[in-house]
Amino acid sequence: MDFELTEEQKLLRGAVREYAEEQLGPHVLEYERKAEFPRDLVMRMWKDLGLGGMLAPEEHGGIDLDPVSYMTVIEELARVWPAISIIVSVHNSVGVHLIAHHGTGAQKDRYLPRLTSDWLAAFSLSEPGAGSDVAALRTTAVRDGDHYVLNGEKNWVTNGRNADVYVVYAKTDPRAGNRGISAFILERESGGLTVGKPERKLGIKSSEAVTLSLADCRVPAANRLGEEGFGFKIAMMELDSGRVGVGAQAVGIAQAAFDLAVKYAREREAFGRVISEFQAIQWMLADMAVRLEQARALVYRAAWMKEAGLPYTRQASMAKLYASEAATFVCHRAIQIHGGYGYTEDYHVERFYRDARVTEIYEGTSEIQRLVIARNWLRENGYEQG
Ligand code: COS
Repeated sequence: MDFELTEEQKLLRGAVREYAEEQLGPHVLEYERKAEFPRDLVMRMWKDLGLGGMLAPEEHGGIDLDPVSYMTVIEELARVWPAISIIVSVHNSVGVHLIAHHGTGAQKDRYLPRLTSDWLAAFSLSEPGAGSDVAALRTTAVRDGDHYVLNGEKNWVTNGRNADVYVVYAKTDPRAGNRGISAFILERESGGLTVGKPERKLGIKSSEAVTLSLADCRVPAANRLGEEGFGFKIAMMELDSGRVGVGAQAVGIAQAAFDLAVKYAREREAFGRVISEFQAIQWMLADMAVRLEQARALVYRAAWMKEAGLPYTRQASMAKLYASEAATFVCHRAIQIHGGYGYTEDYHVERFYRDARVTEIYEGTSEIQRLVIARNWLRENGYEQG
C-alpha cells in the first residue's frame, strides 16, 4: 500500500499550485463579483499548461494524465478558484474524455485537437423535467437520412454560453426508457440551437449554467456517440469519473477554507491570547482536519481504482458524497472561527462556503450518490436489486 504521490505527480501539483496562485488568484474576485466567464484565462491554461487535454491521448494533442494526477490538478485549481475548476473539469471529463473513449476515429480527429488547443466543451444531459431521473428526459432525436433532427429544452449546461461543442443527450426511441437515449456531438454553429441566459447562482458565479433550446436542430448521423440507445450508459460511465472530479473540487475548497481558518486563528487575539490556543477553536480545527483528510483519501482511492481498471462506480459516489458534505462542514467552521469577519466578503471564506454548496448538487445530488452507493453495495455483496 502506498499513500504517496509519485515524484512526477508532486511536481505537477506544485506547478499547478504556483500557476493557480500567481496567474489566476489575482483575478478571482473581479470575475466572481461580475459573474463573468473567464474564457481568456481558461484558454491561457490550455496554452500554458495543456490543461485542455488532460484526458486526451498525446496523438490528439493531449497530455494524457493518469486519473490521480488529474485529480491533483482539479484540487489545486479549486483551492484558488472553485468556479474555474468546474469549467476545466466539465471540459475534460464529460467532454474530452467522453469523446476520447466513445468517439469514432473521425470524431476524435475532428474534435480532440481543437478541444486540446482552443475549444471548450459542454455536457448537456439535464432538462427542466429531468434532473436526477435521467431516463425521463424528453428531448427527441429523429433520424432523417444522414442526419438526426433534435428538438427539446436542456438546462444547467455548464460552459454553455462559451462552449464550441456540446455533448447532448436525446431520445432516439422515446418508448425504450433509458435504453432509448443516444448521445450526440453538437457544434455551436448548428442551426436551431439557441443558448439562453446564465442562471444567477449562489456561488461559482463565474462558471455559467445556461439553458439550450433545440428547435429542428440538424446533427449529422456521423456525430452520434456510440450506438443508438447507448447514451444513458455513456452518461453514467462518464459521470463516474466526473463525480470523482467534483470530489477533488470539494477537497480543494475544504483545503482552502481550512488554511484560511488556521491562519486567522493564529493571528486573531481574544482574552489576551491568540484564539488557536483555545480548546473550542482546536476542536473545530480537529474536526475539519479529519474530514479533509478522509475526503482526500476517498477521492484519491477512487481515482486509483479507475487507474487500476477496477469497477469504481460506488467509490466515485462515496468520494463525491463525502467530500462535498465535508467541504460544506469545513467552510461552515471556517466562517465560525473567523466570527463576524468570516461573514464579510473581505476574508474569502464566505466565497468558499457558497461555492462548496453546489458540490452536493451537481453531477448527481447527495441523495443520488447514496442511492448509487447502496445499490452497488447490495449488488457487490450478492443481494441483487431488481
Ligand atoms: N456505469 C455503467 N453502466 C451503468 C452505470 C454506470 N455507472 N450506472 C447504471 N448503469 C447501467 C445499468 O447497469 C443498467 O444497465 P442494464 O439496463 O443493461 O441492466 C442501466 O444503466 C440502467 O441503470 P439503472 O437501472 O440503475 O438506472 P436508473 O434509471 O434507476 O437511474 C440513477 C440510475 C438514478 C443512478 C441515474 O439516473 C443517475 O445517476 N441520476 C443522476 C444524474 C445526474 O447525475 N445528473 C446530473 C447531471 S450533470 S449536472
